Amino acid sequence: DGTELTEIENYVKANHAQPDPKMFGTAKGKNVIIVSLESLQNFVINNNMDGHEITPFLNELTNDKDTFYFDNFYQQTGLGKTSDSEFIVENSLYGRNGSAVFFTHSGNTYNSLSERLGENGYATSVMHANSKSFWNRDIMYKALNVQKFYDVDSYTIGEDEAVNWGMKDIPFFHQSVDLMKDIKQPFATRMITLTNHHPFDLDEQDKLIPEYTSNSNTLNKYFQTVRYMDEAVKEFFEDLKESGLYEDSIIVMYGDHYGISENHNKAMGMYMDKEITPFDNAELQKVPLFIHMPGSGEGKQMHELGGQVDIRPTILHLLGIDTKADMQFGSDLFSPDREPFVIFRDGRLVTDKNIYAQEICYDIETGEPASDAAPCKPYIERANTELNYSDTIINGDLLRFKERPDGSPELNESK
Ligand code: GP9
Ligand code: MN
Repeated sequence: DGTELTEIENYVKANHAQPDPKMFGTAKGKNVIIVSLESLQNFVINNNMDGHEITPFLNELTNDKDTFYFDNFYQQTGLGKTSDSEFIVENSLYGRNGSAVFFTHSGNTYNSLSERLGENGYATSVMHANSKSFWNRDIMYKALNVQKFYDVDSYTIGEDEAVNWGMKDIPFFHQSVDLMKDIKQPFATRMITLTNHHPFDLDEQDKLIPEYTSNSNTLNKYFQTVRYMDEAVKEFFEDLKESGLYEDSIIVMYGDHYGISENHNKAMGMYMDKEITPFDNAELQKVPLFIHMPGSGEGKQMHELGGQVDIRPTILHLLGIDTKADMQFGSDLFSPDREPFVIFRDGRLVTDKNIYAQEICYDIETGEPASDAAPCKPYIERANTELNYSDTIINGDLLRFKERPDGSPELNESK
């Protein structure tokens, strides 16, 4: 039955943050383009590698009058990597511990972002030039009510247009804009890039900066593939402008998860010129979030603490779609009354005062273990509660008991 749902609903309602009336609906009716930037961590933004700018285009966006750049924003994925980030963005729920929810719970009922946008007249899709069954996407997208999946079969991969895991980002973006031109507006599409993926291989002609020099081949090549992805995003913006779609769209871009794991701490420490502690490892889970709104003029750097669960409510509120009745653990990043609190899937957490990692309560200002660990305690409990609630929803397929805002039962096209 749905009794557990009531308890969780009460928790979610109590944590709902009202949208900022100045931001609510400012993107109403616009197309929504969400770009998952493969393995992009925030440490490369506005940074150099041996004197070379790593992300010149994204750096420009951090100072752009139409862009909100969030520099205190964390990835929250687990073993499901890209697919977990998709799950979190779509549902504002957490993935599962130790397995990929895209594989384990693709038959569930969800109140996804795509579903909500579909109900509001949007044509919804995902664009990703990989085979459709990777991460069980073809099945899961039905449960998420994604109307159309432009997988590898929607793309033509010419000579020299594939590297590493598949189609290169530059031709991918280019052909994706052509596909968009044929979609009925308003549309919402999620694009997933691929080139900046481990093992970070590139063709010679795509290497725009040299490799780094350290004991980690992975980190050494990472800077080059990030640089290539930055170039691809720049060309994507140019294509959007040429296509005429740009003015009628908002573009939301985020890093899906880390690219450099803790196995490369020694090399990272060399690059950052310090010894990497569990505190630093947690901070390295920051990924950039850009919300680009052509014509806004209000853009700025946002230091609001947030995570990937916050993307769904933030986007819906910008479009003027209310989320009060939705079962979501995130909150609108523009809301003045939201709580600064981020939970990692493995139980680590960040507040505005502390980071809790490896069972140590760190002071966020100094990066040293806090003299008083008490402030972490209530948050550790809250993190457990919230992760358990999310698991309970997923394991019990509880959203099938939830009514939609108009009182009708939930939809699930896969059933
Ligand atoms: C595969 C791509 C990469 O289609 O999304 O997945 P990842 O290995 O990063 O989870
Ligand atoms: Mn990924």
